[in-house]
Amino acid sequence: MGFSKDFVWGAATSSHQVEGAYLEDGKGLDLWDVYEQEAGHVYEGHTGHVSCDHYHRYKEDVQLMKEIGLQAYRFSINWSRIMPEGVGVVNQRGIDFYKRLLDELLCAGIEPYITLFHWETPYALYQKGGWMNPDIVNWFGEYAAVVSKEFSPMVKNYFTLNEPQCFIGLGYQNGQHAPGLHLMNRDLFQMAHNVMKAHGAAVLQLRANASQPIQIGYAPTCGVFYPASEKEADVEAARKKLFECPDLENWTWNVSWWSDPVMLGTYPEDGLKKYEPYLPNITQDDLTLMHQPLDFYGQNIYNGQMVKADENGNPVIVKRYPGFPKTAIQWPVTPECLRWGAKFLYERYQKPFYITENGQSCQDVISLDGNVHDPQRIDFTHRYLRELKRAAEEGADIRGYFHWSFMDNFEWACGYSERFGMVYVDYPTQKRIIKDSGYWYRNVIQTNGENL
Ligand code: GCO
Repeated sequence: MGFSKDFVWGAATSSHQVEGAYLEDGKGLDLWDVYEQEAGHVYEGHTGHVSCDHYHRYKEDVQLMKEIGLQAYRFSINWSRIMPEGVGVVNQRGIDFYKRLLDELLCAGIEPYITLFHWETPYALYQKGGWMNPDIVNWFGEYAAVVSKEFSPMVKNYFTLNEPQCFIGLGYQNGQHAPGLHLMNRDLFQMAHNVMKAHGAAVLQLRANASQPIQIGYAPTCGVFYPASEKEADVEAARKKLFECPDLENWTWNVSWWSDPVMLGTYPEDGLKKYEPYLPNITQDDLTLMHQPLDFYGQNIYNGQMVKADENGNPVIVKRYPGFPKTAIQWPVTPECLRWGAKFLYERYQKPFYITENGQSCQDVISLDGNVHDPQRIDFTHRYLRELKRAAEEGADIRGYFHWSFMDNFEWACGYSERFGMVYVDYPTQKRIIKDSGYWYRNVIQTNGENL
């Protein structure tokens, strides 16, 4: 049976990670531009000032996407490139860049999927409180209106937010990402509330300003929990573990707190009880705003943990054995998480489902023969896609897969030390080389995954 005949095979990037052109053509500062300047925030002081220079090399990059045979490309708009202060003035030169990119994609027959926010908070808005300020709901709505007015003639597919768990959890709880803060839980829950209201405002504005029918989704992330066996007790234990709200110190890293309000219109009951002392005032109007009708649901899934049921049916994490397979960035290789994550999430939210990111970092090098051989990435992706295909064959409505990433890029606090791309980028020369995995993926796309 395999993947549906109209399954979408794509790859993803994000603006700050690939564009460069740091302050070019009227772009305003984004939060990561400022965060990178501080010693110790990013590996060896790397910045996104040039990155892959995609701002200037987008034509060449789209041709490489075409050579790989990508059917879709998920990328983000840099909010401060099109609205330097985040609100008010629109920077036409920023708009024009994205229109040039979209022209190239459409001419190449590659469907664009826009992510509105992939962590590029305009620094001017951060200075006004950013996600802590309830006004960001309207700021994000205003930005979404500009995106829709300008790009909806060319773009039918949008994701509002990428990984709120990360930009709030890593940015404001454990401080590993911009702006590197350690806020109190009451602040963090208020920010999460504002984030999901902003998502709703963006959905309304995207639809209100679109010049054609558009499809809108949401792209959170999660660490999946998958069952140790096919036994119903283990499956139920894994499902329970995935959706339960964790203890306070890890609360930002969970699925249901960030998706139930958006997808179901309510916060999860266990979280409302567990987190009660820290919660903002939650009104029905807030929940109604968050719960705008969506066309699909995305998830960035890289890995997970195995779970079995104890004698009472409670989930117990199965510890990974010493020497468990892992990637260059030290993440475990757990292909089962793509099957069970897709099944559990589709079952709960009942929306057409996309894997909006999946991939691995490797210690890629240019070999003596001038090519980049990355058998580990091929094996990883093969194993994960086989599991995703199982989920599709078992009834999950899986619409597409975006590999992370199209090209090597700025890996946030790791800078350029981690390579996730199917295209190698030699940063000193900006030379691109399609890795073996890019050619392997081309065959997967051509056979719609039949060769997996
Ligand atoms: C994320 C982000 C990407 C990362 C990728 C590898 O999921 O953290 O969406 O920007 O670069 O996932 O960490």
